[in-house]
Amino acid sequence: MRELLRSTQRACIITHRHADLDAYACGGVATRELINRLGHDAFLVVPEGPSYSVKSFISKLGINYQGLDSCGELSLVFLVDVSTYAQLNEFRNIIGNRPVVVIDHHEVHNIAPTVAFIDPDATSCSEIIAQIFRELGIEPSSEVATLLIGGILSDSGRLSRARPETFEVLAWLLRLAGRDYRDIVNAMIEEMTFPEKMARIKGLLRMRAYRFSDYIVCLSNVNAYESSLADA
Ligand SMILES: [Mn+2]
Repeated sequence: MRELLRSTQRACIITHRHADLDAYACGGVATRELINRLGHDAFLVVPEGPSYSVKSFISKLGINYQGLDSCGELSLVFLVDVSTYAQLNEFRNIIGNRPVVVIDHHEVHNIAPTVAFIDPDATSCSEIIAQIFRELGIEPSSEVATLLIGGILSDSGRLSRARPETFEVLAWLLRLAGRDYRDIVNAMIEEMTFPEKMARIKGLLRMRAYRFSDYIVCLSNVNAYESSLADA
């Protein structure tokens, strides 16, 4: 990767569209910081902007959004948490035949990367990039460490899919973040919108429950948010 960066004027990091917390943390901010710390320029592009979960997480922790809509002239492409070109839409054309670095915890299909950091056993892309920082002996900033913790928590199902390495890297990040762990966890709770709350309440009031031997079957109807009602 260092070799590639040496011959690069402008690197562009692309996440999947509507980046979730893992994609934004890993690609977004951490990969860019890593490239900067290695002494090169990099731009971050989040196709169609970040997801609601990213906006809500960063605003609660007072972190500024850093994504762009396009990267203009570029000579090297980083794809993070993308897994297939299909998730990139129009960015497929931008990549052309430029060298591509892939950082991902998904098995990557239909991309032939020049350099790849892929670990399907990692919980998240954030865990992979945190390991790379650690192996290079580079400490991420407090902001990046905080985002990476969020990325790991959200893609690991709040650590239900964690492996020993996840906890090791998490402890390291938590010290660098210098924040209370509870504040980070609380920032991940997404406020339900008012229409969604109303839909859930209406759906619950209209509910009928039936028992069929060992099963309880609940029936209701709503005009929207049916999956939210099913979760409730
Ligand atoms: Mn991910």
